[in-house]
Amino acid sequence: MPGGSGMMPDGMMGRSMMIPSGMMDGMPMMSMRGHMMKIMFAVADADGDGALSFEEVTAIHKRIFDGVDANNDGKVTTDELQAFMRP
Ligand SMILES: [Ca+2]
Ligand SMILES: [Ca+2]
Repeated sequence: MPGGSGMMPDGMMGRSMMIPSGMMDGMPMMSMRGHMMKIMFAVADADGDGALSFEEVTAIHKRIFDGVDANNDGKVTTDELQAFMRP
């Protein structure tokens, strides 16, 4: 994907994947999931009103679809899906 998607905090996502395992000690998994949820929600909530409208959810789905559709032919094949799941 060319660097056009200003909404996606790519740098932030990349860093959160590289948290040293030591930092996870004593941290309940639920709070980690809650944190991820908040990030996902903030990314999805395009107008920042604290709620997801149908249009906002649809936009996310479209973005995911476009991300999986590697050759941009408007169709997602099992090959593209597998390539997306296994970077
Ligand atoms: Ca919203
Ligand atoms: Ca395709």
